[in-house]
Amino acid sequence: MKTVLVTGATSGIGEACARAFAAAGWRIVGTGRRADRLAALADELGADVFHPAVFDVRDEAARDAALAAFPQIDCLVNNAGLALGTEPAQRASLDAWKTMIDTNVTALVSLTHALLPGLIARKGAIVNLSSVAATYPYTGGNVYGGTKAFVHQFSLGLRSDLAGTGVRVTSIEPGMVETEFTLVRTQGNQQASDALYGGANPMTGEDIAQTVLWVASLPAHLNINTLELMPVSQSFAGFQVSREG
Ligand code: NDP
Ligand code: 8X3
Repeated sequence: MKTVLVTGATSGIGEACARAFAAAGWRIVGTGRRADRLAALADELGADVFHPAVFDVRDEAARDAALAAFPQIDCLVNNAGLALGTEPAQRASLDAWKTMIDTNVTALVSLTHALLPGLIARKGAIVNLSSVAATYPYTGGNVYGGTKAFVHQFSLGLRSDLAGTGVRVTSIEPGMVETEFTLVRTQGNQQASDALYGGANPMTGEDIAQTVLWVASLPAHLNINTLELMPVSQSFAGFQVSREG
């Protein structure tokens, strides 16, 4: 039985990944800070299938202690992450920027570094959650988009460095997925979340989870480098032009 480590399994895409991989016969180590949600998933999926690992991804010591019991990881899904705020850069919170960088970039890099020797030994796979925000700027996306652009380019760089090891690396780059993402971004503003997703028929965590599972289950000689997804309802707008007078 193969083992996948899914960070951020308490909600949204990560929680859906836990269910999708379980249905496909994988063992899952699911992480997050909300222990109650991980315990509920273990109850649902079975304690021999889903193994909770409770820690903040920014706390390397807590992470290493929690993951010591799971040395054999075949697939790392770097999913835990967040956006904070929708303000333009000139009004944004520096603390929020640092939290996004610490979580989406530094913690992802650190966990990847820690697991690389084992992943190489097992010819494993790394699936990183980037975003369309990595490629398409929008007002208020500033540092969030920057962190996801980092994830995109880091994934490609890993592919380059890992040549010949058999390790696969993929950057998954979704657009609008209805999860707790917007609630977190707006500090719990349910109205803002409902307004964004309402009537838009957004993607679901399950949509992305099936994609992650597909990528991780491909024949060993195939690598999806980057994969960008959007709901049909979402698309592109033109440039903005500010005019004098
Ligand atoms: P959710 O808010 O629903 O889930 C985020 C998950 O990340 C939770 O399980 C949360 O766990 C975990 N997490 C966040 N911060 C930390 C932390 N410091 N330590 C440990 N775990 C943490 O959002 P999504 O499922 O939508 O987001 C998952 C990933 O997908 C993110 O990287 C996001 O950027 C990316 N993404 C999302 C899109 C969307 O439209 N929803 C589109 C493109 C990419 P807990 O709070 O329990 O610690
Ligand atoms: C989340 C997608 O479009 O809200 O990464 O930035 S978006």
